[in-house]
Amino acid sequence: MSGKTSPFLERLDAVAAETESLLDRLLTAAPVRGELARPARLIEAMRYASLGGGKRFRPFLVVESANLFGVPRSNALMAGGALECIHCYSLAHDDLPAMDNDELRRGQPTAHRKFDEATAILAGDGLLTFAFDVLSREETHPEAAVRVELVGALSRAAGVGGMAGGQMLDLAAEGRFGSIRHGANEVRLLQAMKTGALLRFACEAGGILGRASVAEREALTRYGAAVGEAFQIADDLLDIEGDPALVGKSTGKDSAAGKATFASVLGIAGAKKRLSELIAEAENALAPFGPAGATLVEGAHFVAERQA
Ligand code: GRG
Repeated sequence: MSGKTSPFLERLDAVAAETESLLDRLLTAAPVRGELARPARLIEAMRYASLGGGKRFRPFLVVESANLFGVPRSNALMAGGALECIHCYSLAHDDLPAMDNDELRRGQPTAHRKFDEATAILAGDGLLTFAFDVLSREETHPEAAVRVELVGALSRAAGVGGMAGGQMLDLAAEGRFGSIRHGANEVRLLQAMKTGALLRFACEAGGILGRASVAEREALTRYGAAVGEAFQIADDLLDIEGDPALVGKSTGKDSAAGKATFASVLGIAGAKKRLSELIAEAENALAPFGPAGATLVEGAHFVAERQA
């Protein structure tokens, strides 16, 4: 997927390919037990919004954090696939005219451009709920208590106190509901919810699946929080300095919308400095895992240095 090679990118690409085939297998045209039918246009739009693109970095974090505890890969991939469904729903909804009004996503027409607005909304709704269907299946984990914990944690990461809440704060930060001035702390909270919550969940999911100790879970949450903030700073910098052909969407939108971002409140140099601090923080958080944490450490560097 990335086109380049290194042991790290090979691992990332392997998770991407496995996530793709898992979602392809799950998002079938035929209904499953308990469903009456899967309307062709809706399942087609859900597949369009979730297959054939994306770095699959969130599933990668689930798989690699679960790996620290010897969790079977098939279980981690199911949890990662569920998380990716939430991520893809959020992108489809974020691209809608009422939100960011984007034409391109992953280098392709956005879901509402390819289909229509109503279908794109329903595809997002379908993917959001499908995520919890996937988590509830025995294929995700043999123990019901673990599955329930995953469902609870993902609900909170995606909902009012997580991503959806962060998106609300983001719309307010654009001045949609009245003029508002944001400093670094407000931007940090907004982003920790909008982008950070799902990335944190990705790392916590490995600990939940692996029945990790409290200390191990705290270490993963700390790592996830640092990676989440780094991810958003890198995204802000890509919006300013990125090549739209590589990024796969239009750039320059944040400043055009007058949006407060890490780059606008810290300045470009300040944002880059913060990025380096966050990589160090991510590495420190993983220290208790020793060499076993090396791939996740590389993941933090990947986030900071990404071009897409
Ligand atoms: C609509 C409830 C709702 C939430 C939307 C995540 C989000 C909230 C909006 C996306 C806006 C955005 C571009 C945020 C920057 C960080 C981000 C999520 C980038 C896209 O994620 P990548 O780079 O994308 O992992 P791929 O395509 O690789 O999956």
